[in-house]
Amino acid sequence: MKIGIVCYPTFGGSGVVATELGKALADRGHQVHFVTYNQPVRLDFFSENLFYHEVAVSKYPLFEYPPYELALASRLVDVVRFEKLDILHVHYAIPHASAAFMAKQILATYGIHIPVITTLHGTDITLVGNDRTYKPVVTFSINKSDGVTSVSEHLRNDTYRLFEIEKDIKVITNFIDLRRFNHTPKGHFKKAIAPEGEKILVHTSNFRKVKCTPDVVRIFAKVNAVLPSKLLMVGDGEDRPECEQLARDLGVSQNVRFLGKQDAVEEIMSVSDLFLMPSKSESFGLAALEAMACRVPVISSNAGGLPELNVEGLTGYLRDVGDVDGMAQAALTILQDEERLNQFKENALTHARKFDLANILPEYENFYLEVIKNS
Ligand code: GMT
Repeated sequence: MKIGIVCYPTFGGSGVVATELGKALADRGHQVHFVTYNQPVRLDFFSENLFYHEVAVSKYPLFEYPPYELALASRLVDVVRFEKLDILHVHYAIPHASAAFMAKQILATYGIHIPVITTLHGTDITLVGNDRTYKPVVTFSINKSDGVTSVSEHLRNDTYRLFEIEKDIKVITNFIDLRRFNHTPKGHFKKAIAPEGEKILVHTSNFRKVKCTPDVVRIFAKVNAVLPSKLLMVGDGEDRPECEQLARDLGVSQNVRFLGKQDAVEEIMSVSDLFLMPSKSESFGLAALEAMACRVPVISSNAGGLPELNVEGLTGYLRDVGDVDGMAQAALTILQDEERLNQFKENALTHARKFDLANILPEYENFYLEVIKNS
């Protein structure tokens, strides 16, 4: 198939999922065309089947808000026509689903039919999409998609609860490429971070409010008071300064390293003992899956789709949002017992294997074929 993929090109989960999916589809012999405003961060190589089409947004003094959606729709018209695409797969509804709908209408005037699949990722539904500002457009463009998928059962239910959706939403969970994300022993790195054999806790995110990153520091401070340990904070975003200050205020700053945005997340995970994800909302929790694939158990909140990924008492523990004491206690339960820690590490990997790319990729391929046939 010739597949167009529209996504955000950033480190965010939806962009990562879209890019990894596109790369895997290209590996399988499909021709994949990414259409977005920058080269996606995980699009770190090119092959004969991978293409990137940049959406350029022209500036004009009149445009206080440059109309990205129109530029994207125009670029999609161009790419679909000239590359003769079979299907468009847009990740994150806003504004990708409505831009694809517009492109589809324009292409129809050229006698070209292009089916559109929208994959819902989380905040496009739960936070941004549900905002009155966008709601009518989001509802309309989901209903006008030829196929709709969501990355967890919970997000599917949220979408039906929050919007008037007439379409079937198919759950295709996020996935992990176990060839890349696996436990690669990095003894020298571990020694540099934790010279006295301290336990290493880790968190990765975009440090947005929804991630509750200050709670990561609070949980760590409680663990650190009892157990020699280090915390690695990977990523960057609005709450990072608050976290840095909090680490100082709580007297743990010498044990917390802020590493900023990192490409080789799997190497950091590989030296870690426990992943913390206390998010207020999380449709799936891809970062937790990346940790689990590297044999790292997870202490998370029980928000959104997290219980579909992190299994209580097996791959980690789940506590209510904001239950810092409960999460710290759960972390200590795992970290203070070497045998239990090893068992949880093993369980995390075993469970992550259920989300192996090799299992999920055919679900997308079959869905593409079904949508092409029925639209
Ligand atoms: O979590 C974010 O802020 C990024 C966001 C995105 O759209 O890039 O992540 C969402 O999509 C990921 C991939 O499907 C999911 O793993 C995340 O759980 C989801 N985030 C939220 O629901 C808050």
